[in-house]
Amino acid sequence: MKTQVGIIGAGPAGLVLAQLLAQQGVESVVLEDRSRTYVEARIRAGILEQSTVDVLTEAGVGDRVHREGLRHDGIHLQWPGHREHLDFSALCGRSVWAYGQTEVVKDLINARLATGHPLHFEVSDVALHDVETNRPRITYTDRDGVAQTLECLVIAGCDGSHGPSRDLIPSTVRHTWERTYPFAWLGILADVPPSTDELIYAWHPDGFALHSMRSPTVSRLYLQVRPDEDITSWSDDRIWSQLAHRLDLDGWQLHTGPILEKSVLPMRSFVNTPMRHGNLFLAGDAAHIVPPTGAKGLNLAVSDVALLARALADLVVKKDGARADAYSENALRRVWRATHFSWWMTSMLHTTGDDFDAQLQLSQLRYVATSRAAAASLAENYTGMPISDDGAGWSGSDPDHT
Ligand code: FAS
Ligand code: PHB
Repeated sequence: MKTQVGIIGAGPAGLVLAQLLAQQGVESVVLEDRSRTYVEARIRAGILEQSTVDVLTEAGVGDRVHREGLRHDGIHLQWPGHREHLDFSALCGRSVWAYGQTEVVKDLINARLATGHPLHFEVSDVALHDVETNRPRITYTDRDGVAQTLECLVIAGCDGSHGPSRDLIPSTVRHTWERTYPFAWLGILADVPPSTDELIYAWHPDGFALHSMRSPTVSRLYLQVRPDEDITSWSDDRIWSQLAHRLDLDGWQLHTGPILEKSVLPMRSFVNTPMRHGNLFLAGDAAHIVPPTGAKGLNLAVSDVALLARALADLVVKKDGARADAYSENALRRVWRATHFSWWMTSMLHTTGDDFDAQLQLSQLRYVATSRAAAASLAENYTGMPISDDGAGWSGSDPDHT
């Protein structure tokens, strides 16, 4: 088989890339090793930045998020006895949408299948070859057990944090940064209406808690736990009791209900550079991981491929490689901004057991809650840096290239 762009992975990165490329007349084949059912049921992110909603809309898959997504114009920051609302609209004029990654992926898969363009689930033995040449190849076994070879002009490695693509970047040019945090999140999906209009990020001496949501009838909540936490030691009652304890506020009550799913999510920061090697381009979790505190993971994957789609369309259609040459540097500007913000939110909100840390965290929270400048900085990072070719950010000017 031949195509212009071979895409490994049918997560948000791979599926949005395929959709954007098709709109520009670029052929692609998407290869996914899991089943459609598995990929659509994987519970992950829940907050879409304004830019992500804009990209999904431009890609023709934004109808349901506009219809069913919950637009949020702020968040609540909390510490014992105090809950402060940050009004993003007033602070930076941008919003976010509560809309589960599962729904984003369903919308994208439906859109891809409607085009009739290739999307192969349950492949195996995926291997990349000759990525430094003009004829890179992907070999794999299809769901019927037949060995296949896909000849490409370029390969997009959208295969997440455990996929094979990243390893094709030689150690001689590859640089990785990693930080593992001394805590994890225990996350639940509950069949109960949210007890809040917008998300509550709560610092508490016994550990961080987050009240998020998926719809007017389904809540998503998280508790800070030890990184090696045994989830079997957490009964539903114990989970609800700790959530009520850490989110407690006079005059407010946490509604409880049946827990539909519970899991422990490790916390780490990871950045892999470069995001291009020869005719292999990395996007999304294949290139970077952020702790979920800043709600950046899914949004970064989408912003990567918004840049990559333009670059690959120029490369394979116009034979113009300028954007492709600049892709890694431009994407990494936004990656490092989101990596810093995710680290900053994580460091501000998660207890370490050290009282000096606790005093610094409480001071930071009080500063953000009372200073417009500090609140505006959180607001513009949380709602996301505008996506631009040169990664220039909010001001439109890039200090490195003035
Ligand atoms: P993905 O991992 O989504 O997709 C990669 C795809 O490649 C997968 O479908 C995988 O099956 C496939 N693949 C892997 N190896 C392959 C191979 N060899 N051959 C073919 N296919 C292969 N972010 C948030 O903002 N908030 C959250 O609450 C949050 N929770 C998360 C919980 C968990 C358990 C995890 C792992 C991540 C979470 N994230 C969260 C981050 C998450 O949303 C990612 O940022 C997002 O899925 C990134 O999208 P992709 O880059 O497409 O990677
Ligand atoms: C979620 O709803 O899953 C969610 C929301 C905000 C975060 C992390 C996760 O920062």
